Amino acid sequence: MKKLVVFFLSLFILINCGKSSEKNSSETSVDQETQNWARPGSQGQMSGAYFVYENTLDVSDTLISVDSPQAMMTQIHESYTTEDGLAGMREKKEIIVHSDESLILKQGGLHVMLMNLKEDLSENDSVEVTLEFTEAGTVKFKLPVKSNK
Ligand SMILES: [Cu+2]
Repeated sequence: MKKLVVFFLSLFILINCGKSSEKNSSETSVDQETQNWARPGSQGQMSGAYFVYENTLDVSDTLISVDSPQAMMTQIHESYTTEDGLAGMREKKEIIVHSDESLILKQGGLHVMLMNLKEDLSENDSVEVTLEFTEAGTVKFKLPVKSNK
């Protein structure tokens, strides 16, 4: 039963993911990449959160988990395109961020996926995202909900 749920969830992700990939990533300006925001969504649906985290430590760090109180399940996803041009996304469990480098979460790239929202997310709301690193520990973000750009 659990496998079936995962299967349908994957299917749902694949369908929804296409939307975020409509824009050619090369068209994304640095400004947009570095903007902190989250996508609006209805209860039970999905949202994406986008922001930049800079590793200011002297050592490499590893992102090991992500959480949000506003979603039943939160994951880090990476977007990809198949040879046939189909867009999809998959969970990324661990991400290494080297010293003085930034983790960029943006549309069409790595992003935080909020699944099965507990509440509606509308413009002017904010989304809380908590990242857990092996070195930096817990890092919290508060992101404004903005309509699609
Ligand atoms: Cu995703």
